[in-house]
Amino acid sequence: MNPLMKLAGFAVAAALIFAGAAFAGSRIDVHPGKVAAKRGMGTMTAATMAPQPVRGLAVSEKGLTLELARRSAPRGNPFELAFRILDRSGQTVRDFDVEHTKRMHFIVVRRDMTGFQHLHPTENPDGTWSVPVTLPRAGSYRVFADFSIDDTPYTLADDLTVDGPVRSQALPAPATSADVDGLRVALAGDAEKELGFTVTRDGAPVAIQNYLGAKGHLVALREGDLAFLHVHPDQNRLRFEATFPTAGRYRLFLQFKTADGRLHTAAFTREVTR
Ligand SMILES: [Cu+2]
Repeated sequence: MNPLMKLAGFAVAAALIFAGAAFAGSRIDVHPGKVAAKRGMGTMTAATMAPQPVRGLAVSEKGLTLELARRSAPRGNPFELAFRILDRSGQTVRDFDVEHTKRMHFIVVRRDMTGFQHLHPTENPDGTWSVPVTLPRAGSYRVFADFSIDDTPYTLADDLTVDGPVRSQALPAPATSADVDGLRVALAGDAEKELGFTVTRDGAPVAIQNYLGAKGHLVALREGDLAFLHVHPDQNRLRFEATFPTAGRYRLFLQFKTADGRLHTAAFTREVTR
């Protein structure tokens, strides 16, 4: 074999090995949370409890970019917020997985973690998403586009500014219960990774119905950088697996639906120590 052919042969072999590794990687890279969610919390193994990197710190990650059509918004008046998800070549991404019954979840919260909104944008034929938003108060807001593609979860985030005088609120002290809409929501148990909640009205248990394919939806944000945590719902109970990446304070936004069809949002501050 002449040296050139030998080199070419080596290149082909290397390419095959690389392709094999990539293929094996894609096979092995099952999103642990999905497995955990499908199995239910009771049967989680050490493997599925592996620490997850935080998300929601960047506008661009793993080759995808969140492009907001606007980064400032009027105060108090409804406006349409449009955005796209772009791939490495700047093309609009359209192939989203259905996750928690929706292809796109959109979270808006002010930087002081007040004014939380969980929205479900509409997908337009050109691949842009749009959602009506009203922001009653001035300030800097964090917006998160939370979605999944080929079983890989993404949370991309950007800032949206509402001009005007701002009165920031301090993060409320850690608490194990919150009152919302006449309901008392209590954080049950003290296991760090498992967050269970009970809902009562005047001391009596309240029936809840499914919301987004589970008993509830939980968003957890870290104080300071508003890192967005992986949280996986239990299908049968108002209980979640949350992997807190560091010590610190986190704000939990629990959403659930009562039998009357009303959606409620209870917020808790949770202190995580190491
Ligand atoms: Cu959602």
